[in-house]
Amino acid sequence: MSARLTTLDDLPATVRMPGFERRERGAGIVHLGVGAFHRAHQAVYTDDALARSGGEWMITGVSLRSCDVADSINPQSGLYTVLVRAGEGISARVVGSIATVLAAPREPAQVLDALAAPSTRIVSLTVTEKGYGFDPASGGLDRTRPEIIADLATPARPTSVVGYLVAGLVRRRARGAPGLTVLSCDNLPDNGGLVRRLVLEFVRELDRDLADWIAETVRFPSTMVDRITPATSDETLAEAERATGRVDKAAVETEPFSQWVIEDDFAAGRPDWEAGGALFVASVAPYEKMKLRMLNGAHSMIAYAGFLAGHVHVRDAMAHGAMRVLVERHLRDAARTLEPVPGIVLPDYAARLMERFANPAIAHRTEQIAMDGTQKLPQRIFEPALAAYEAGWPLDSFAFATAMWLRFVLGRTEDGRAYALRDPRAAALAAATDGKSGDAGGLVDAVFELDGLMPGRLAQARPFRDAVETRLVRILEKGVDAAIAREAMPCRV
Ligand code: CS2
Repeated sequence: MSARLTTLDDLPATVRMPGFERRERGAGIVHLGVGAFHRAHQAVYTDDALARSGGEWMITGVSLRSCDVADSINPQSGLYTVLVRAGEGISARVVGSIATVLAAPREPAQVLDALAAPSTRIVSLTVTEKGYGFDPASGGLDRTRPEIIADLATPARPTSVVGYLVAGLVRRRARGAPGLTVLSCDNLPDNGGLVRRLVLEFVRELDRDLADWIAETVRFPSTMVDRITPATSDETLAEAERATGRVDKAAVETEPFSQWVIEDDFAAGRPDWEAGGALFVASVAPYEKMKLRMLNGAHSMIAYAGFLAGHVHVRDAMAHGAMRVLVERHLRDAARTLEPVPGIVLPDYAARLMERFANPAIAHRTEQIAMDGTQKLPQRIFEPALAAYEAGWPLDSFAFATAMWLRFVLGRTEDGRAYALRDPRAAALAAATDGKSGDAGGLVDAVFELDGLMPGRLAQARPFRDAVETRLVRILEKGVDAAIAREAMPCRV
């Protein structure tokens, strides 16, 4: 058995190493949500920035729910391997930008100290869509969420993301520390504006002066992040050990492609993330919409149709002729709803996505992408569907994706296997669909009526509703495979 990865000594020459002296660099970033995506994306850009330009930008990671990442990465001094996998082979890189990881359930006071430290100049986040605790109907705080209710009652002992941000800012102000930048890196439209609104709404309930201080001294730029990163598996860890000769319990695997577009609006400086290829722009919105509607929208469609058709991974669905046709169609229909995106030719972007989805070396589970549909579909499917409806463009792809999701929500495969619906609104979905598993019209009506799921104008658009129902009838009566085949070749089947 190999030794654990704890230092950079004697690693094979084939493994790329941090290009800077870790001991010499102080911490400047606190990152909430140190999952695989953060380790494959922002931490890599920060590693590149530290190598090219130095600065005190080491990352203190924070896990808000579990102790797993802290327990796997801290014994490795924060070091971990990023495996980049493509058809041509695998390359390995050890990343050194994470100094340590705190587990909030175990050490909440240290997390608050890190947030309040004057040296902390950026607090970045990858906490998933549902992590923000917002109410999609209003865009404000979801006051029905238990963690938000609890944090408003006892703000000094937070558990939620917004609660932690606010408690950290309260301490900063009390000790006279300067403002900072809160950098959301989740797949949500206007993610910076959203987190700003949530923080201010929360704070206004506690202390109006503090709200003014935050509005003046804290910046909330929006970002678009992109790198397909499947959850780490035993296979990832075994592969990392093969590549580095070390046991690495915090390794991640990802694809070669990586993109980060950031609004250039920072309160107290930032790392030279351009060193890793980040693009700084005045407005992220066009990039964000493109990515959410094309990449993530197509991903969700592949996830529901693919999972139900028995494709375990995205790449398996991409190897299926009819599914490929449907992915291409989805990308075309989503692209039609976009304004021009500076520097990007949308058909080229779509072609690149086809290749990325088909990457034979990336085992991205359809079931992983399928989770949290109520949090993802509004920006991925329903907003572009509304734009298409209002412009008189085809609705088929959006209706197809929605119908497949409705079928998925029933929680049972065609051969009768039950699976858990992992979604924060699972209970509401179960209540809405109860007893309707054979009634396409009833299912559509019940789910379309759920609060805050769909823009009202879309839920009331008869052509969209009917297009979803027609497809759901076909799925329920003829089966998922037949529905996919029919959708891909409407004139021949
Ligand atoms: C995926 C994303 O799980 C999902 O919902 O669509 O995580 C996707 O892989 C990333 O956004 C790619 O950048």
